[in-house]
Amino acid sequence: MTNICAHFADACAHAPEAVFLQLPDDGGEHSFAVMERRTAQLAGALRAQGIAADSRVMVQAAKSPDMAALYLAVLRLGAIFIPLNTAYTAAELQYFIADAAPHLLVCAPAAAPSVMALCAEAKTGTEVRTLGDATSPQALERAAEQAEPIAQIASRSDADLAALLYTSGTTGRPKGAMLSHGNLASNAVVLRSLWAFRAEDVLLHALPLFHVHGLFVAMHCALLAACRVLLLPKFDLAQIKRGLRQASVMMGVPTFYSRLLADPEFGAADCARMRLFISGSAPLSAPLHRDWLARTGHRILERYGMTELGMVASNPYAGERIAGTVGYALPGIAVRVADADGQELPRDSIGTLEVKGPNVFRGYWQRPTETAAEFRADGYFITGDLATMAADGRIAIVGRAKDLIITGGYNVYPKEIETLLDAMPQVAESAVIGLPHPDFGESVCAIVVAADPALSAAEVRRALGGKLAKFKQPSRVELVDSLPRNALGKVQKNVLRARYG
Ligand code: MLC
Ligand code: AMP
Repeated sequence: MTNICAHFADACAHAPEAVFLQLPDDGGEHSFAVMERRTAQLAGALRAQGIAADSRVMVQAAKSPDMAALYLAVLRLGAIFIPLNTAYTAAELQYFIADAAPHLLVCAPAAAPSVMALCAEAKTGTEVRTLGDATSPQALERAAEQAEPIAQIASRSDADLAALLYTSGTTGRPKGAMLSHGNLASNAVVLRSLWAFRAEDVLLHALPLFHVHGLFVAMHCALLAACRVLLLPKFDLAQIKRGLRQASVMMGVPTFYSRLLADPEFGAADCARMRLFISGSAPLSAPLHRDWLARTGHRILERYGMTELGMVASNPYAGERIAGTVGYALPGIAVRVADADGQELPRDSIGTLEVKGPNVFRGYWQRPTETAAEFRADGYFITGDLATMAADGRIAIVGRAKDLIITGGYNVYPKEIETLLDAMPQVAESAVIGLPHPDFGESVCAIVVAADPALSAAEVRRALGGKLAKFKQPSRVELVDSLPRNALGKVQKNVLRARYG
């Protein structure tokens, strides 16, 4: 079965009355049968909007059972799901609309007027509907009540596109990673089995539904296993602690784990029913891994992935989970640690991690040149992550060759911010770096050389204000006379990191 929606229908057929989504604090439960019906209704509403196989549906909406159902409804029709971070500003959204030219954009009701104006301006023919309030004039919910439910699930091949996920890059412009049904299904089947998901599990889900981690890794494991998902709107310490008492598995970014440990009352008693804690999207420090073990008695299972690849490597479920490593390549996925020419290096050497397999994306939307630049001639994708591989194949991520900051599991590409800073007339040049941060792992710091001596840090912040999502905005701005450069004239970010870290 290639279409994830068919896996979902399968789970529904086996256990229609079982709870699929449970909302926190007695907020209600949705059985598999209810979710299946909702998915069919939303698919009907989408079809009434002209959505068919290969149509692109962009979604920037709050996390909810309907948002999960909308994802499955898009797949049901064989259309392409394009989720966006809810933190993106109108300026960022404008770029995504122009780049993806979606047939339909589903947004929060409050955003509808400005989103409709953006779509009209973009002249992409994008229709706008809302999700989150059935009384909104453009409510998709109302259309779902009126439309004929779609029972059929579109048959898709491995190569057909299921989703476009935007990921920024070293070029500074976000690119849509084209993920196929084969990419999603192959990864889901492997992970469900590797992490031993079963119907009795209860997955604590506090991640956003617009990234690989929360949307694919977490939701797919649950829907393939037909288990219950405790769907929290976001990470909230008190809600997480209550949720942990009912759950058996949690997936999170390292910030989840450090925030829980920062609560002195949190401990083993809170995790009595848990069988598995999984971490990914950013490096989990060895001390955090050890402190978690000491406090809870659980060894966090760290895994490694990327938007373009889904999951690539995982510590074993049954075997040894070693802090500071991401375990072994997943079954069916080939990895190598290579030099700058793509030649595999001897074991234990540091090189770039390269990946090949059914999980590897189909390229960047309408960017063949940028796609080609990230692949070797023999089909391996160049991750830009620095890694070592031990004699037994165990992988450790030891750094990044790409210029990337990961803050609380969100990626920030310095180039995107530097481009905006350098466009300011009062700025001569800039360098954006990541500095260690106790909560987010890394935080964004902008080092700016002013062209106008009157420029202040506050003015720099103001200039970025409406243009960038909050998580990308520098929490620290330093004004300096010049940037350190090497003999080739390249800015030495390592010198800056050492100076300001
Ligand atoms: C929120 N803020 C952040 C931030 N998240 N700033 C930097 N980095 C972040 N990640 C801002 C808010 O806008 C707010 O600004 C202030 O920080 C405090 O917010 P908060 O309430 O403390 O944040 P919270 O909502 O609790 O969010 C923190 C978080 C969240 C870590 C729980 O960011 C999160 O869920 N991250 C997960 C991201 C994720 O899913 N990544 C997976 C990518 S897929 P102000 O000024 O308004 O107060 C991938 C592949 C793979 O990487 O391998 O998985
Ligand atoms: P994204 O583009 O948001 O999918 O982020 C992918 C990047 O997150 C990878 O290229 C890595 O740099 C990083 N990443 C994901 N998981 C881990 C991990 N377990 N350890 C270190 N880095 C990770």
